[in-house]
Amino acid sequence: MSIVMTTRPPEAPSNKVASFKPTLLQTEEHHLCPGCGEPVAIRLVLEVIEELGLAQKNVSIIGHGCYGSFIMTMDVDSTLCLHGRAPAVATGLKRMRPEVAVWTLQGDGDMTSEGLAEILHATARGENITCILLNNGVFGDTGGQMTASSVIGQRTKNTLEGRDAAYHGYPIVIGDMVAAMPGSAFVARGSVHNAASIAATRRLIRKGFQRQMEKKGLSLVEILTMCPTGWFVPASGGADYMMESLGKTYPLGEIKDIAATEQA
Ligand SMILES: Cc1ncc(C[n+]2csc(CCOP(=O)(O)OP(=O)(O)O)c2C)c(N)n1
Ligand code: SF4
Ligand SMILES: [Mg+2]
Repeated sequence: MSIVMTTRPPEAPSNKVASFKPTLLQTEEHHLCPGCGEPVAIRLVLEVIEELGLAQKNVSIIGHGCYGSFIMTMDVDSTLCLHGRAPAVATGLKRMRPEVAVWTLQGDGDMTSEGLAEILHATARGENITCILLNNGVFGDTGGQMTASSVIGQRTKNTLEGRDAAYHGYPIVIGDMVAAMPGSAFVARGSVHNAASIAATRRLIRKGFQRQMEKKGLSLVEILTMCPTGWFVPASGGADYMMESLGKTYPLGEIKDIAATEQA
């Protein structure tokens, strides 16, 4: 870690964000919307993979959502799969190549709306994979429709007056469900709404991959990500909006760590 001296003026200009780019990202550019949280979350995953020495032995299984475009720019062996099916595809790969770190990348629509059975069955089987969930509470890629994880009161393209429990049902809190199952090793929820949360989320992702390498079972790291376009808020207002809406239903932090249980 570099120390920034604050007792005298800087001798050189500070580095631009792009100069910190993980080597597993082939370009500092992306094609997602201004203010989108997904590029930050994906970058964190790639940084952790490099840090753990897994750059040459990891494979990502990617669902369908805005994050899917990163398959073009990540220097990682990857495959796209049918909407919601990433944990099932990852299961096959991990069973054939147990030495490889296998991770899935899914949105909340992909995981909790279209693929709920896949994540639950993979957890029930205790598959030794790391699942990354980018939760923005909407189907961002198709224009901001309600998903199973949209929160009560949330305005989406098809809940213009806000999600109403009596009419639309309650959100599915997938992290709590997965944590309650014996096949999960590590479950946590992070966020990318400010610098401190980004740093904390990085640590959660690291633990998620470590438990896989220790062969402890399925890890789920959920990351709250801004989607100003799908929420119909200005790009600059996404972070505050997220913590006032999703942040109340989805508290941040570790939900389960089998390593802590084993030590006790
Ligand atoms: C079986 C199937 N149903 C619907 C779609 C259309 N579709 C593509 S991306 C997407 C939204 C994905 O939402 P989410 O997983 O939350 O990711 P986000 O775009 O919000 O990051 C949908 C509904 C599809 N590709 N396949
Ligand atoms: S629609 Fe939302 S999730 Fe998709 S790129 Fe734009 S801000 Fe990101
Ligand atoms: Mg989404």
